[in-house]
Amino acid sequence: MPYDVLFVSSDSVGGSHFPEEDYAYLQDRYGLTPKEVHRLVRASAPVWLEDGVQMSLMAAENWFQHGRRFSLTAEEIREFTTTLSGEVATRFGNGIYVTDHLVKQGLGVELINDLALEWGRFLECVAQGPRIIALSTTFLTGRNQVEVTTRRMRQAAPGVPIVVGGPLVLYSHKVMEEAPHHFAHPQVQQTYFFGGAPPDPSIDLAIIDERGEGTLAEVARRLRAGLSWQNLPNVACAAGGRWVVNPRRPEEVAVDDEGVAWDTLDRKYLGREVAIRGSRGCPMRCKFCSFVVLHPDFSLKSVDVLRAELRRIAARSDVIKHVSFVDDNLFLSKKAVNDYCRMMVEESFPFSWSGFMRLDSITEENIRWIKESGCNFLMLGLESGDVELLRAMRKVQRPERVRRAMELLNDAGVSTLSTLVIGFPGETQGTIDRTIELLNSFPDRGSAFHWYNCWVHNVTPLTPVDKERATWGLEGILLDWRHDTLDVAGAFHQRDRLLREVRRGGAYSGPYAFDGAASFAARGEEGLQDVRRYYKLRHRVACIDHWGLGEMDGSGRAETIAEMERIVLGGKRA
Ligand code: B12
Ligand code: SF4
Repeated sequence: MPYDVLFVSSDSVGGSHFPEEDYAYLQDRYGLTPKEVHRLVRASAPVWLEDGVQMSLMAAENWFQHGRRFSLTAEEIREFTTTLSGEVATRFGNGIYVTDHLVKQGLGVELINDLALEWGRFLECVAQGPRIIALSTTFLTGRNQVEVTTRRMRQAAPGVPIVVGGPLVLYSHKVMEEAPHHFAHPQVQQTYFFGGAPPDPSIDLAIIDERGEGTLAEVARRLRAGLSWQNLPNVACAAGGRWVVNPRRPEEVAVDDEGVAWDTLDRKYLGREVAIRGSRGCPMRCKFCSFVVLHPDFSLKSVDVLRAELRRIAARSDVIKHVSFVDDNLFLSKKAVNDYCRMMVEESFPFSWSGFMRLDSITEENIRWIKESGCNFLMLGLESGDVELLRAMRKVQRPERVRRAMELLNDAGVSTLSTLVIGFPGETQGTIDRTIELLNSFPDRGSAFHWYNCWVHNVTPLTPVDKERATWGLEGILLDWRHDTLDVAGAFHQRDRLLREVRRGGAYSGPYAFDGAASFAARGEEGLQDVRRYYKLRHRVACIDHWGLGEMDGSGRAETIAEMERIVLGGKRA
């Protein structure tokens, strides 16, 4: 039966979510050459692959148990991929929020959370006759990645109009309006819409707005009524090989008014883990960050508005077991941590939660509320271990506070993922040494695990660093730059060094699943230490493969794999 909108939240292949470095999978899925794959993923990282499968703990268990062969297919293993919080798969907030809005307007919607994982269901939804397919760019970070996805969808649904919307479209429009000179650079042309190559024939319409759901609903209504839909405000149409951008009329929805009707939303849109938004924008102005360009104003849901939304989630405890707060800033201050966590303790909600938190908001006083409110995982913007560099970035946290907060979180059994930026102006070999030192000092005991991820600084157009170039002697853009202390190649080199030299404390999460350690945890501290050893050995194999090393830490590949086999099979037998 025909319906209005088929909404796609993410495509972990086109969008290179986590499995981005699985080259074989990409080639196979989209019929790309290795060169095209490399261009898509741009920078590779060490990862242990066997038969094209990333060796999560769960994949390794299956591989070792069957004499170093898989009894499961790559797809089956991928289906068990756990998320940051250890749940099975997040239902992304971008999809649920847009779907909720459309459903409230009486429109028929099918939601695909991740196209790569749900390609079969996507084809079924196409067969039922959507009037339009909408793709979110929240988790697609480049025009080239979006077009891989839209071409694929166009092939499967040739007659259905395809619309794109979300942060990348809005950002592209801002770059075109405020800094069109950047489009002279090929990387900018590949990353943003509206400049460079003509619109790809697989995209009919782009919605340019901080939200855009109202505009999408209007497009869907017009399609249903057989009316023209290209002349609305906030849209850009691809016509005659160029974009025609209509006047803007920003949609205005207060953050307190955007709560999802979790209690009545059809079960098919929900999952064990759902993402929820408690605020919009960020009051901080870290110099590398593009977030404030997207959302110049900061607004926070009040404790009671959030309480009401979480109660609606609690009413669906038959489905929802974990809530992921996707705000960079809901837990920004000590007061905010206290207020929101105490509210959750008062309510004693039937779900655990994860989110982003500022390290210096974590104290001896509030760690108890964090834990008791059900938090089991936090994402932390660590950025660097060097005080001067943090100052230059306008990031106010300090390494000694970070160490203290990590100890508190570790004692409370809360696992973490720290993210780092490599190559901000002022970065040198010495600043990287201090970052390595900090990561090596992370707690290495107990039931919590502390992962890290590091990215080479992407000089994003319109960010403070882009606007203050003279201060740093900065030239270039995105991943093609040099400044007074480093260039992009040097930054990749330093990142490689960091990946090799962090051997204690923090574990590199890279593209792996955040696989549960449940079967090992049953053996207590000894089992948990086995998991830590496994992570380090896996990283050693990945480094040996990635850099073509004969050995690392005094051991070769075969020896390391044999040691992992003993750990994994020994752990299972216990
Ligand atoms: C959570 C998050 C993550 C999590 C995701 C896991 C999870 N549990 O969900 C993690 C930590 C893994 C992550 C990683 C990365 N992220 Co991130 N992340 C976010 C974050 C904080 C929230 C996204 C979200 O769920 N928002 C909530 C939903 C409700 O809002 P929304 O996405 O803004 O969408 C609204 C509207 O735009 C609109 N909308 C969205 N799509 C569409 C489509 C149509 C057709 C229409 C009409 C409307 C519409 O509807 C929504 C409701 O109002 C955002 C920043 C932010 N606060 O938005 C960055 C953000 C999405 N991330 C970003 C980046 C760059 C990354 C990384 C690439 C970082 C890195 N260097 O590797 C990685 C890799 C991401 C990838 N390739 O998939 C950028 C993306 C920029 C872009 N797309 O151009 C953002 C916007 C941050 C920023 N710097 O500005 N991220
Ligand atoms: S890095 Fe995080 S805290 Fe800093 S400005 Fe960006 S969103 Fe805000």
